[in-house]
Amino acid sequence: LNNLSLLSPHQIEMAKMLLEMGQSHLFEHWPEPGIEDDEKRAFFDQVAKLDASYPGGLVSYIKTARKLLADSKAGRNPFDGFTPSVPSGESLTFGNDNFVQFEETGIREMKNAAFVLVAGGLGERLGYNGIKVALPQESSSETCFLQHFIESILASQEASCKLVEGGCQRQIPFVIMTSDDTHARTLELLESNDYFGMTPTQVKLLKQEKVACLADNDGRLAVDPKNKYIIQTKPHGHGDVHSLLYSSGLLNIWRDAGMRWVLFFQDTNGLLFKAIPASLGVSATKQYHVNSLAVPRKAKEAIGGIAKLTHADGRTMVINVEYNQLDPLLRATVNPDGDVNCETGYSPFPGNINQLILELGPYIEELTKTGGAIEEFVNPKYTDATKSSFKSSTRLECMMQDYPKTLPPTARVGFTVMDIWLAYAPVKNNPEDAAKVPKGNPYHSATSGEMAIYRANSLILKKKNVDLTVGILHYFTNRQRAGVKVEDPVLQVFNGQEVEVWSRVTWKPKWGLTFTDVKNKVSGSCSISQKSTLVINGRNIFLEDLSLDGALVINSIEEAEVKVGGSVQNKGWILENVDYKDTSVPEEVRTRGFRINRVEQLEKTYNEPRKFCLKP
Ligand code: UGB
Repeated sequence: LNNLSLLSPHQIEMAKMLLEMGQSHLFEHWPEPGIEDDEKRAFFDQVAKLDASYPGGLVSYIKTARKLLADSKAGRNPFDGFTPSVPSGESLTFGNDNFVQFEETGIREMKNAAFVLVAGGLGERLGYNGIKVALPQESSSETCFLQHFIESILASQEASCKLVEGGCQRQIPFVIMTSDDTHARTLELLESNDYFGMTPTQVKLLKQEKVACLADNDGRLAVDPKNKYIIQTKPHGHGDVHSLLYSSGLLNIWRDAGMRWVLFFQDTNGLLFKAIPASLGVSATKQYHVNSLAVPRKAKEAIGGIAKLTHADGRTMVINVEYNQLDPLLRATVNPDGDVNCETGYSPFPGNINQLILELGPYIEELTKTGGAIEEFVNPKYTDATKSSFKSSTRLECMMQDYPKTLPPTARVGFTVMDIWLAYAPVKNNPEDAAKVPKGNPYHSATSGEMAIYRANSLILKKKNVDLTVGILHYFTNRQRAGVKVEDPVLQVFNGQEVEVWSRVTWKPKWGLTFTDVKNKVSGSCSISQKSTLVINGRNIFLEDLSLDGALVINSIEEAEVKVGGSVQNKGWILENVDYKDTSVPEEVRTRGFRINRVEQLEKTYNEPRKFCLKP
């Protein structure tokens, strides 16, 4: 109390609030005024920041914490009274007419969408020292995740605007949610790469703040063991994105500019943009307020399951049940065996890949009521079965996919299931943990993430599609589009993980954003051997009767048109094993377990605005 004289009126108010909320331990062992006064003021600066950055302030945080901690201690299930069942959603098969139609609709809508990347997580499971969006998504083109995301958004913007009569100048807004752990490095990555071609004003960074840690079941705030003037803090989870977007004022700006959709996505899924056009098409066609992207899920896989929950009182909702909660919920209700695969080899509950498409109007309406606050949870690690103390401090957390929990029953909440090979291959696990993943379950490592990109590109090229219009008009010269003969993969082991190694095919998003784009770029009889690498770095590059057995890199400027055919044969690029423990190798190389030895390639660059033909 002696120290009150040091404080501003606002700081005094904060001190009173803390005392009223049972936080007097924070001031224990504070020395007399005159000693460590600056530290005391800095303490109140932190309190003010924690108070301001949480909806309802610290009072509300502590009250919610007490309630959730009591529920957790009592073993109360957040899904009490709810019975899960398998919901029905839109299931898409890559390349069929339905899929192509949804892609077309999606591209048309793209100019009305804003993209939001949640990238505040440091990725403890991955154990990488840098920010995850700076990792190369594959090492043939060495494109990092952030570059790929931005180029995909720019390609979508252009494709969508082209469909407007007379064109349009719309710039798709791109928001990145960062945290203290990632903010500076994300900004630096953008600035040192000229925003990867995006207009800097098109990109907005919103930094999430951490929340106060809790020391015990009474919701007492945890003090940093090394400094009594600091309250310990930890990340609050990706659910913060909703309140940050709301308080930024961006949603209303977007609405006034005629936007209709907000697309949320995570930081390391290199396949995602192959699934976005079609799923946005689903949202637009079905008029979904909420559309979650999903893939078939292996039981016990560390991705949430999408379930329909029906309460004893009749309420229902379609929602993600997080991976650690699905098994106990099933055991307690419909299946004593818990989360197990059914006859398809997958869990009956589709896996949430945390890509959400929200319709902007209803989203704003909801956030106006909630301020963007998302239902939270707490996950304390107790020292023993009495649950009276914690092994280490805990905190409240929230998840962005819990947004639908507060929606009224009239809200149209749906989901879209895609092929896994097309839509989902995140980089989340370090090599050691990935190698322990049960056989048949995805590794979610840097190794599998890269291999999945080659596999998806190979499968897309392989997919046959007869262009009916061409077929009818030119009966004798009817050509199959795409349908490249890509040799079968071989199995190889990197960092203890057995993966399929397909031909290393990569392309820029502007070359092949949709299946229709790809099939329009490929014709005749093309073939690619398994040992081959094909890097397509340009827009107007057409593969016609190409036979590739080696490495081929084509670079071209926008205005050039290049026809690539004939037989390309060379020693190519070889994958050489690297051990993840070998610290002499850069981290981003050793975490994937191989390096590319660029032995021999044909590389061509076309930087004049005219037509070229490459036919070795
Ligand atoms: N993230 C933030 O931006 N801020 C944070 O405070 C925390 C994370 P993780 P998680 O698709 O595989 C999610 O850690 O949370 C960002 C879903 O909950 O990679 O374990 C972070 O940067 C789960 O249902 O994943 O699991 C990253 O971009 C399932 O869908 C993103 O949030 C699973 O992802 C996800 O963080 C999955």
